Amino acid sequence: RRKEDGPHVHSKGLNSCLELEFPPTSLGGSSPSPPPFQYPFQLISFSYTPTRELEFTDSALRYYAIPPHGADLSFRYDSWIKRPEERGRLDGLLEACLHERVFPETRRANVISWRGVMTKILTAPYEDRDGWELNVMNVADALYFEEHTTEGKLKEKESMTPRNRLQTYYGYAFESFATSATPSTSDDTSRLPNGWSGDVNTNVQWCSVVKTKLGKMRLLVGGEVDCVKGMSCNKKYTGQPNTFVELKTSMTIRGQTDEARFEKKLLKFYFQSFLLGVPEIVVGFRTPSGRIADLQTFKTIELPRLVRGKKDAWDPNICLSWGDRFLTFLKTSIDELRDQEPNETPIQEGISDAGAHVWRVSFKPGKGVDVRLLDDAGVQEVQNGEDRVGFLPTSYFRKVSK
Ligand code: 0WD
Ligand code: CA
Repeated sequence: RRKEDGPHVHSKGLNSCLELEFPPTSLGGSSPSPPPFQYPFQLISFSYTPTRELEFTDSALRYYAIPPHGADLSFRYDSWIKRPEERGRLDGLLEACLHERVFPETRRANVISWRGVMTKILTAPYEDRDGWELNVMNVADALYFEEHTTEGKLKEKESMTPRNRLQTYYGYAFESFATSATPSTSDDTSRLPNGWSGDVNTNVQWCSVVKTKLGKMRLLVGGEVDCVKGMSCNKKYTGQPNTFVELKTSMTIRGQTDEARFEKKLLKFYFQSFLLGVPEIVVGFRTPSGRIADLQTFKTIELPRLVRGKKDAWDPNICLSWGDRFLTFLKTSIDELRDQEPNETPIQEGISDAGAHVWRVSFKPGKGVDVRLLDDAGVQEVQNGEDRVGFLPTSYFRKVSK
């Protein structure tokens, strides 16, 4: 095997299982030339209301506001309205895909998913701890990805330790301290004197749906955007990602171990923001007891240079090349396998389309991914007794597959 060639494909054709191996992440100085990536263009935005209704408005859009030094991130912890954990369904995004302003692009797309899923795919070459599984469908020339969440995993998420739960809350509290419902900070009456802009309700989210291109693949990606720049910095929300701001909290850095850990985290920050075209990331460094001690703004495009040459450095080009190969590999192998065994797998009543097949991608840290076709029982588990073709709502499937 020629290692330097990147991923390798092993076809175990008969049982429809394919494997893709990672490229080496230590390159001895040379960086692969990455596939072109097009700056994301926003097609539409939408909001989830406090009662988790999706609407095509900007009601959940927030503006960046400087959070006060020393802000207590456990403030109003007991008033947190916590959205229950849910399976990684694409439903909200698919609603946007059917919107008249998006639908023509939906028909041209080759990949449709949440930004969080795409981040997992792209950062996989450097992930050494957590594996993941995706459900994949290939409908009318587009790959759909949803995170595969088992009942067990859902329960695990729901039963967070109190400590974990508090730390998760710190992130949301930071969002409240660092945003405002109004664009100007000078006459802002919507925040408390301590900078608090309202109690945390994790039902509320503002999402942007963008189109972009990685190599030859047209991507349609949706993701949550924390806020946009306010008028006080003479930049106005343009309906495009160029004023988006991502907010993060992290423990203050007190030594080399902390620093290395933070630099590793920057890979995820980088791709998460990069994929939606978010140009700025504001990190609130907090004390162990949850007070904002320091603020630092990072320009997304400058992050790779910041870690270059460091001990645990990452190279975004490795991730982009990997992503391109992963998507191309999936597309071509699913197309091929489907054509080899047309309509042999169970198909729902009234739906006779190979697009109804569901594939399972399993990622094992340090190893790579494998892909297999789900059998009847697997598809049933994915459907979860709901009115779906695979994991797509039946009505959605019908609208895009005709
Ligand atoms: O696989 C995913 N990314 C999933 C996303 C699985 C299931 C649902 N979703 C939802 C998200 O909750 C959101 O409504 O899809 C929408 C867009 O997600 P995304 O932007 O792709 O999600 P991601 O990039 O993973 O996370 C963005 C933010 C997080 O910010 P930080 O700074 O922590 O990365 O979404 C929030 C969180 O603030 N978030 C959640 N909030 C409540 N419950 C959750 C959750 N389970 N997951 C992410
Ligand atoms: Ca955030």
